[in-house]
Amino acid sequence: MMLSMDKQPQQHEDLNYLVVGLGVTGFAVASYLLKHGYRCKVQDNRDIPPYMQQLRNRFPQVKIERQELDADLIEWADALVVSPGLSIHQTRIRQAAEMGKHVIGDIELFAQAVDKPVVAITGSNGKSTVTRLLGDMIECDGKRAGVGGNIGTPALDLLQTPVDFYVLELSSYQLETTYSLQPMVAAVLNVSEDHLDRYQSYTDYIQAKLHIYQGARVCVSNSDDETTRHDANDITFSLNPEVEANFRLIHDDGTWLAHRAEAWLNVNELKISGRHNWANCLATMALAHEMGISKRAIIEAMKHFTGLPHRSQWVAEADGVEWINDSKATNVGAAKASIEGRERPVILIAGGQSKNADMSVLYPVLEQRVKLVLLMGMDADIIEQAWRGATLIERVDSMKCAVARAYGQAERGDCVLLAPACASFDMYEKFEARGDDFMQQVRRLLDV
Ligand code: UMA
Ligand code: ADP
Repeated sequence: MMLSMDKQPQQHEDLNYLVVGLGVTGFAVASYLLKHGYRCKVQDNRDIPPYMQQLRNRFPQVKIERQELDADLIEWADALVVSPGLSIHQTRIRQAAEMGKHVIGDIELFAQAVDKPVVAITGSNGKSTVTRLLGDMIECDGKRAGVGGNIGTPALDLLQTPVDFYVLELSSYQLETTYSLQPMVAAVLNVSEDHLDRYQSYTDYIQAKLHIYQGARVCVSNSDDETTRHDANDITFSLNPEVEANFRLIHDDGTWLAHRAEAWLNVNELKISGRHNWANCLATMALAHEMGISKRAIIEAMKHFTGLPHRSQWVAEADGVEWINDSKATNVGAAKASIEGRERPVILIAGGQSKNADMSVLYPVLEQRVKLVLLMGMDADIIEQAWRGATLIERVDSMKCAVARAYGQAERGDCVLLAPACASFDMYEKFEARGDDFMQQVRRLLDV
């Protein structure tokens, strides 16, 4: 649930800003505020916050409070700019809101400052793919795109370079603390269970996602996922050719990505695979078309797009066995799409932090497509319970063991797929590190 604060104060030098959290977002927020001469302090409860040194190097006078968020700091602040990794529902932040302090995030500051059109993208899965592909389409059309947000570059950092459009990937966490954004186009790509360790209910998570449509000129929604719908004026996309969507598939001597009845690109010409990526392409076509990007540029960018690392990334093929890294499949919806996207029988490497998701959602696809699960990580017990009976399950205690066991069990024609359905933080710093570990183990073992 959002904290109720309809109107946020515009940035003002009379305000005291407390930057809560000093990760990459906190660093961008503090740099932005200090550069503009605003008063700010930074608070982080860790002994050595990740960006402490960089911030001190850039602004030696900055006040960094390495302590818990306490009453004195809150008393001092007029506005708390909270990093997305921290819940705004924690007691101190709730109390601050009740005292009338403004609780905002980096995207709110960005929204107050931005003077070029913004496209905003959210959803449980496919955000980064769509965000990056849309950036490519804009550039293919000879225009400049500032691409950032949850995909990696903090939105405020994008303001330093002149562009024609901003393309922002926004997480539910970021949307919770954003009030003034008025995107020219906004999309919710799909919704499936994620982050239930931070939301009280699935409904709260959905509400946070749908908040992206507030203030949007055009809303893009997924006709195959009713939850994403805004209203009857939505621009829609669908994988179902029977559905009257604006952007859809046409089957006519092959499968085509189409705008209404007009076929634009045969899916065989895409370099990315899986039906979920066809949906991502249709969504991106919708966004780009609404922005006025040319059809030529849209098609050209899709033809050249090779996908992002750690998303169904091809690693090797040896002895007829394919090895795929989809470490970014960090929830059940992503893992399901990932498994369904493979054409071969799958040996699945999975596990990690389940984030309280209902793992049994994967039972049918495991039963149909997966011959063996190699399970590791913190929530392996819960996951094994949910999947017992669907297929063979073996426990492993490291990526090295998982890869070695997969190598021993795989037969010609199989695919070994890392699609964990879980976050990586129990064993790795981030999903990229997990994917790198997998690829390194595979390459070492296969000597490729
Ligand atoms: N933390 C503390 N103490 C503090 C402050 C933070 O322990 O005082 C911890 C948080 O609990 C969290 C970690 O530090 O575990 C990072 O939190 P953060 O808010 O500092 O995160 P940033 O490093 O600023 O990165 C954030 C996004 N991270 C999260 O939302 C958790 C990045 O998305 C995003 O790329 C970046 O801002 C730039 O916008 C990552 C992510 O995992 C990829 N996002 C989630 C997802 O995609 O599922 C939402
Ligand atoms: P996000 O930024 O939302 O995490 P990514 O584009 O990085 O999305 O893709 C992450 C993973 O989600 C992919 O590796 C794939 O397994 C899965 N995925 C991508 N697009 C979709 C989609 N449209 N529907 C379901 N799963 C998807």
